[in-house]
Amino acid sequence: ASLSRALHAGLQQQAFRLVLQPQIRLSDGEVLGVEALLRWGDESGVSPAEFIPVAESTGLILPLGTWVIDEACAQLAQLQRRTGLPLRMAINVSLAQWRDNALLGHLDAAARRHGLQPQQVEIELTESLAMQEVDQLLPRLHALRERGMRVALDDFGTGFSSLAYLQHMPVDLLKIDRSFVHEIGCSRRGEDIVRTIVSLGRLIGLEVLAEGVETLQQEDFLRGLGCDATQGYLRARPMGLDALCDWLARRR
Ligand code: G
Ligand code: G
Ligand code: MN
Ligand code: NA
Repeated sequence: ASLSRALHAGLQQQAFRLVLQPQIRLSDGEVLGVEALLRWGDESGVSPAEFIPVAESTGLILPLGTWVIDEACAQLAQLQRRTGLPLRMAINVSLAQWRDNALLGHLDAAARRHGLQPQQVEIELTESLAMQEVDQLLPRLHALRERGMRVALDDFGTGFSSLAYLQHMPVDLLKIDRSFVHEIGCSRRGEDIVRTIVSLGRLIGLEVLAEGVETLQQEDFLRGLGCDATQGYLRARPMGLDALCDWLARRR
């Protein structure tokens, strides 16, 4: 209860901020986009793994999620003005937001307000949510993609997707959960799961990104499989907008 009160106060006091983590194409090292990750307070603050479930159970995730959408689009527009790069922004969206009839309107409004192309906006939903709620979510996913926005299935491999569903899900990208990526070089079984997800994605024409890539060995293995992109500490940690602009400038 006190965490929930503190979250309410935090939203009023603008105590939230976003950090951005680059997503990098494996074939040539090009930066494709960034994922927006919510932070509360400074580095020592409460982790989103703790406060997001509280925000979800108290309903605060709706105003907080709307703030995230607008702020992420504002930062992408700034990034584009400062670097000239037409990057993508991946935004995490919770179940309560997906169920909210206002979600698409918030996305449209934010993209328009900040002058972004719909193709630059990618919405992440976790695989387990997608599978639990597939019938309710499908019309919304279709509506997003009709606008040209992209959809990513997050934490892929942890949610028991049925292949039959996946083939008809309007999604663009599978994000392999980092628990499997960590097994590369450690367990044959983990490597087999990663290999299977990459093949599956290629087979049904989806892009595949590996999360949590921390070592060159993992990166080489993924490149060998034909995985499209990575996100992880090996190449870049999540960072604020200024640090990201510096990081991009140093790479050119
Ligand atoms: O960045 P970090 O690993 O600490 O994030 C922990 C969890 O919080 C991840 O599962 C991530 O998807 C989730 N998360 C981060 N930012 C957001 C956000 O803006 N909205 C939602 N719903 N989840 C987020
Ligand atoms: O669940 P989701 O995929 O949205 O969240 C991504 C989370 O993974 C973020 O909280 C981010 O901080 C974290 N993350 C990103 N790269 C790495 C990495 O290389 N290793 C680990 N352990 N975590 C990472
Ligand atoms: Mn994510
Ligand atoms: Na994930």
